[in-house]
Amino acid sequence: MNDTVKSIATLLKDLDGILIFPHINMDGDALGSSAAICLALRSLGKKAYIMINEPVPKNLDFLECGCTTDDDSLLDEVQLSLMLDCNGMNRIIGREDAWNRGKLKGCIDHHMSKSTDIRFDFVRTEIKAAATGEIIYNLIRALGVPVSLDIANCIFAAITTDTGNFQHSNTTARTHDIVGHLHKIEGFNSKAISALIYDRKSKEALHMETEVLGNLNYYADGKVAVGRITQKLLAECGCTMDEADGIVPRIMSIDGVEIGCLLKETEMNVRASLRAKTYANVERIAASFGGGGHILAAGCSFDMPIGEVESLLSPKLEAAL
Ligand SMILES: [Mn+2]
Repeated sequence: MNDTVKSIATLLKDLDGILIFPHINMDGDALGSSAAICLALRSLGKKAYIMINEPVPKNLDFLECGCTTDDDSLLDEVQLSLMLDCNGMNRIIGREDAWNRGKLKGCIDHHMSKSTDIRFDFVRTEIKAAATGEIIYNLIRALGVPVSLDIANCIFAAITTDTGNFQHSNTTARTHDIVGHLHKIEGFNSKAISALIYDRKSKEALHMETEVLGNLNYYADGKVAVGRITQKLLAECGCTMDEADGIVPRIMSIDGVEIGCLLKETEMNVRASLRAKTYANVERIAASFGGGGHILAAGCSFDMPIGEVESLLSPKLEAAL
């Protein structure tokens, strides 16, 4: 089942009381897409909120747009719970009660991996969309809502972050067409948005990045590189995990590296971010550990010490070459 953008727009026009759910560890696409559709729905006079239960990452604070809340009682009636940029309950952990309030359940996503733990009333999955923000842009157009400057900023943030600033292979003609439309909106300034996202790193975060990059473990003659962020390193550098953004692209920028991996030791588990440069399939590896994502960018998590994760994962990464 894959519903059309048009049919979803038609449905949304008749609904009010909408809770939007971006995935945990929200990124520019999850939050940007959520805020864009939230603003569009509000401009149609509807009550809509983005449900979150974690702080908005500092470099994405401008995407918040007065839309986020951790209080699901703001709405008397929730006609729709809408999941964005993900498709399973394990991606909205801690927000299950709010999710269950929605009479209808919808999903708009561009990930290959599918969860089967939710019976959605509608689903739009576009695996070829570079970002969920692309689908949301088309949905907003289908709703007939004028794209405001705030919406344009959110869509641009969603697209630039999920395409690695237009460097990833998911970038298509449509990606540039949409951004071309954004450039026609009065006041739109892609440089300013890029600076907000990419150029507000703290000295502490830069220090942490240097530590991670200086201590990479290489496998398979340098074709695989694995970095680690431990709780100890975070404490030493005075950083939080959301400041680790940007380290994975640096690992991937190393000549000869085909597969990059960043292991993040959180208080609960160890999360692995996996990337492939050109040909390896890291989605398959992530899926074998219960995670998912895209062929060239995926993730999974582990309930074991970070050293054991590296021992378990590194042979699989080598085997994927
Ligand atoms: Mn995305």
